Amino acid sequence: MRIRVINPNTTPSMTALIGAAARAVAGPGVTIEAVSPEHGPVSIEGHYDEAMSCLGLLEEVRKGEAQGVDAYVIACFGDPGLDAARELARGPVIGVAEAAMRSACYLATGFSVVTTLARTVVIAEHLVDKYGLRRHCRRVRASDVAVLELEDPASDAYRTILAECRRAIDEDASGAIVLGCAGMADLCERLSGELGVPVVDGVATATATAEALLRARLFTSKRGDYARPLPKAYRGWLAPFAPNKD
Ligand code: 2AL
Repeated sequence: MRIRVINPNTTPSMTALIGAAARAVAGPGVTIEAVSPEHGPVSIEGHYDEAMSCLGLLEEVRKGEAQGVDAYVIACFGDPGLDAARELARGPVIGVAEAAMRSACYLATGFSVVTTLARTVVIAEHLVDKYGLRRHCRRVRASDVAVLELEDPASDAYRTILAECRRAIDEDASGAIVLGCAGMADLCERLSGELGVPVVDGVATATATAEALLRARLFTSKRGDYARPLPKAYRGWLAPFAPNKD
């Protein structure tokens, strides 16, 4: 079973961290391929970054389909390109935000999301609405830690995120915390130990969900809007990305 875990940002150290988090939950016989696009933003912290990350991400799915990949995880909390990736893929495609938020619903009646910069709050809130989870999500909170600061031991990111999680538990009356960035995956266990509530990392839950769906022999519906993209020409520098007939 091959699961390709795609970090849509182009920071190799974060891709390695994400790969380790996915491997930690993968069962026997599962190969985790942690990849990131060759081209694109080093971190994804807004609508523009997200939009620009989608081409590289979709290219990884397109290649994966030719290489026999069974399922995909999109390892960025905005779930960029998720619906488009599902058009390309036969197997399941799981976004870390959707997986983490749905998993949190099994564990608590209400959860808070703790994300990175304040400007990413609205992105997570849009996803809460898209996934129909408004009744379960008590609040989306920013830690004001930039994505690449998560990688910097001098940044004190852990303490800052811990403090925001504590405020979420006290002020939002949330029973679980959802980590709002794939780059926080390595903080999950320590945070959970200190906070005493479930802390849900999307990389782990999306990987486990992809594996579970594969084991249940489930795949992406090819009826309706997740059908293969219609074959047509694309003009200019996007010509190589044109969907073909197969
Ligand atoms: C993310 C994420 O998961 N990866 C990234 O580059 N940006 N999300 C976020 N809320 O900052």
